Amino acid sequence: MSAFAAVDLGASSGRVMVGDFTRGIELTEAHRFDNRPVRVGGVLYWDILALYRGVLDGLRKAGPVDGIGIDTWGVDYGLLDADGMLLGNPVHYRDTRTEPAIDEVLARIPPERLYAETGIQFLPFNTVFQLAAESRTRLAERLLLIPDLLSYWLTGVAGTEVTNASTTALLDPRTRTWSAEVAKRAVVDTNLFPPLRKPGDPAGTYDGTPVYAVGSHDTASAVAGVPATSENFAYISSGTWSLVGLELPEPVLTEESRAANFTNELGVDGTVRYLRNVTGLWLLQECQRVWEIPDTERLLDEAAALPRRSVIEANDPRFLPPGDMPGRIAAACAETGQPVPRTPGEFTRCVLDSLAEAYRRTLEDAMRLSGKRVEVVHVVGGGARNELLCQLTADACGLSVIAGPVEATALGNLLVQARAHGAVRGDLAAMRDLLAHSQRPHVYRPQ
Ligand code: LFR
Repeated sequence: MSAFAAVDLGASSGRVMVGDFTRGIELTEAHRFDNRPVRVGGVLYWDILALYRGVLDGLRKAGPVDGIGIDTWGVDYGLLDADGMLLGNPVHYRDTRTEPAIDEVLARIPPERLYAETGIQFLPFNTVFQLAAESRTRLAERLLLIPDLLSYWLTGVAGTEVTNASTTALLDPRTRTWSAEVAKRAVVDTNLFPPLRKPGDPAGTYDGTPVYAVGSHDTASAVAGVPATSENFAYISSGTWSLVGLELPEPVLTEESRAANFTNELGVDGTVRYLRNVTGLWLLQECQRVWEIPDTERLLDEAAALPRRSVIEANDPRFLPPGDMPGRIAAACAETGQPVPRTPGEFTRCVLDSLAEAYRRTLEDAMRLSGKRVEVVHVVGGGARNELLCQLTADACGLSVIAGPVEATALGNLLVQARAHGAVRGDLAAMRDLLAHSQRPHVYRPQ
């Protein structure tokens, strides 16, 4: 037997997936649980202990495995005191507490320098801004990013996995270590972070089972899990966010790249994930929460029967925090003189057309800024199930879209563990080949 457990936590749910590598890759879901943030005293928190309980339940249900790897969303962290006690609950990246701190940081290090050193797109929740809004650091001995925190609780071993560390905007993507300049000027003590480790490095044991560092930033694992068969591909990791971009051997740190707000996050095997965050299906998820319509299929059917009418700027910062998303979308349409959607189907259509439009612009920018051409777009993650969105994306980009796997993140996580354990061999391309051969892709051609 050779089977591994991938713990994959997303913004709305967590799962523990088991990958059996005895014959190809067989994936089964051992456990799935909700991730429901909690607002206390005006601050939005992750319910980290509930998530950890979900991880423990999942690992119990997974049964005996040869390895465990953990990935989650980026940027967020827990602080520990000298006794290893958690100093309060980790704050959610959609909390607005960083707003006043951003200008403070950018006054100490201008955005041009911050980008030239880290290559990270401006997002108000980047760890460097969160830390400036944080008072608990004065009590802290240690800072652990979310996957590293869960891994520490499982194993007692502390480390900082490098792909996720890049989302802090404190790391230099050329050296793949902390930027001394940014740390100094932003006044961040990078000694709070335990030593850096790479995907595939050992990360301790849980109940006798090896725990491996993987691409612990979920997007790093998702990109590793893209079943590309050539180098010339773009990807859209489509879930709550849409992470849209290219894989490159080196970062692009030009001023033009900064102006276009592209990020150079680190990937598995020394790669760079050159991408932009596009506000993704979050737009629809928040509408559904407000409408109390959990049935996505119904909305997509209604939207498919409608023509394209209004397109909003998906990345408008007004859409970032939780709240009245239909109201915000309606206002954005009215302000730009476009028809205001009335029914949930019309809102859904507007969201999907707007996403496809944002993908097209992002891919055009990525190709222009990096000089890399692509022949195909891989859509992975939950959004790969969304047939209308995949077709609209192919149409907008004028490229074929290959959709799936839905569980690319878990697969990318599992492959890195399996290789570290010796159950699979080869470079990223070889691992992707394995993926391409173990699934039937769904292809959408531009119309
Ligand atoms: C996706 C993701 C994005 C990151 C955002 C916040 O789940 O990890 O890559 O920008 O969440 O961490």
